[in-house]
Parts: sequence; structure tokens; C-alpha cells
Amino acid sequence: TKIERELRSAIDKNQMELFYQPQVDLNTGEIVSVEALLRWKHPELGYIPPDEFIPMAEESGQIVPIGEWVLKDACKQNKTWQEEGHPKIIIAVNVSVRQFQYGNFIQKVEETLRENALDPQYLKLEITESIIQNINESIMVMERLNELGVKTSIDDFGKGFSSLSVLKNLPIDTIKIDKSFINDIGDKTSEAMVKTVIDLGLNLNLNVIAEGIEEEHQVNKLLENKCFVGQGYYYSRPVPAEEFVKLLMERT
Ligand code: G
Ligand code: G
Ligand code: MN
Ligand code: NA
Repeated sequence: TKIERELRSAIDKNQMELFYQPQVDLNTGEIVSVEALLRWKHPELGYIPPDEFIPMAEESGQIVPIGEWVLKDACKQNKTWQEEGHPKIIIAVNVSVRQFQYGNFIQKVEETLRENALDPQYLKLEITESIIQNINESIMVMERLNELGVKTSIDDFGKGFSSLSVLKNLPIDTIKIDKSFINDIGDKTSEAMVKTVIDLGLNLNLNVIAEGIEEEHQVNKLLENKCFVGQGYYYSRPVPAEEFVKLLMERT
């Protein structure tokens, strides 16, 4: 299709852009890390959200060069903020399973960190529970990332649900509780689920991050359940780099 052809040339035409959403300390509102979220700035259609082109890119294999671009741009940006003298924060980058399991992924990560002189401790890679389809290979990739000093996180945790039994074997750093759980806060029955998911992460000594926080009462409930870091519209929508840097100056 036309859009598939356009996607293929989108990087060369400088149409890809990263937006940034702060991850904050829920006690203080301080920014502790940031998630990079991809946008396609289409000349006629405007900003196209990733949900509308990532699946297509995964299908066609375009996700590999797109993912490499994302990783590069995110590392470069984080290094720039550090050089500008802002407090050092972790940047979280979304990685598709297909990209994660692609042959030279580790090499690309290593190369990107080196080229940008970014300390690996300031990079975290977010992957979804779908990696369990190829669990042994994924564990190997995660172990190599650990050796490099790069953190890994399971995104949208709880949505796939199937992973409870394998979670204990995954060498990960963080789980990100799916926003559907946060959305359910306020409903007594569903609330037990949020608590259960948080406890699960804490008992495994993982960092637990909540996503999709939109209201203050959700923050209170999360704190009550010992989840201390989160992101969502309540704090900030994903914003362009120029805007994020203003938040960084105000809220760190
Ligand atoms: O950014 P929202 O703002 O619309 O993102 C929608 C979905 O797209 C999320 O599930 C997110 O994980 C995914 N996504 C955002 N940016 C990237 C990216 O750079 N790579 C991949 N693989 N997925 C991304
Ligand atoms: O990678 P992941 O699936 O976690 O991507 C986060 C997605 O959630 C992005 O589409 C982002 O724009 C969106 N998002 C971030 N904060 C909120 C929020 O508070 N509410 C809702 N509904 N979506 C959010
Ligand atoms: Mn994510
Ligand atoms: Na998510």
C-alpha cells in the first residue's frame, strides 16, 4: 500500500520523532526517568501514533531499522541532556519482540551506547509479555543486556497474564503495570488485582512502575500499596524534547 511505501522512506525523510513522557517519584513528583515514545510526522496526515504503524512495521520487517533509529535517537538525546547539566535519568525505550530477537540486536545496543558515550545504566529497554513465545532465546538476550549493564523491563505487565509462571525466571529489572489496572482503581474488586500485581513485583525484588495515571486518587492508592514510581497524563502527556527539557528543569 501507499502508506507502507511511505513508511519505508520515513526515516530518510526525517519524519520520525520521539516524544517523551516523564516517570515520576509518586511521593514528590520529581522526574526519575523518562519513556521515549515514537511518532511519525506524516506530511499530509500529521502525527501518526505508533499503534497505527508499528504493527505494519513488524509485519514488513521495517521495525528493525525503525527500532535502530529509535534507540540511537533516544541515547543521543539522553546524552545531550546529561551534557547540558541536567540530573542524570534513565531513558526507557520500547523494543518490539521481533527487533529484540533479531540477530544483531545486542551488537546494535552496544554500538549505540558506545557511539553516544552513554553510560549503560541510563538505558532501559521495555519489552512486552509476548517475549514468552520465545522464552529461552529472550532470556539469553536479557542476560547479555545485563552483562552490558542495560536494564530491562516488562511493559504492559498483567495484560498478557500468561507470564506469571515464567516471571521468576526472567532476568529483568522492572515491571510496568498495565494501565488497565490503574484505570480500575476505585472499583473494589479490581483494586485487589492492582495490589496483587504490585506485591508480585515487590516480592520478586523488581522495580514496579505504574502507567496510565490520570487522577490523584490513583496516586494515593498506588502509594498505599507501595508502588512509588509512575507515569501518566496526571503528570504529563508525552511531549516533544523541547518541552520535556522544561519539565526536567522544573521538576527535578
Ligand atoms: O505512544 P503511545 O503514545 O501512543 O504508544 C502506543 C504504543 O506504541 C505503546 O504500546 C508503545 O509501547 C508503542 N510504542 C511507542 N513507541 C515505540 C517504539 O519506539 N517502538 C516500539 N516497538 N513500540 C513503540
Ligand atoms: O509502551 P506503552 O504501551 O506503555 O505506551 C504507553 C502508552 O500509553 C502510550 O500510548 C502513551 O501515550 C499512553 N499513555 C501514557 N499515559 C497515559 C494515561 O495517563 N492514560 C492513557 N489512557 N494513556 C496513557
Ligand atoms: Mn512502554
Ligand atoms: Na505499557
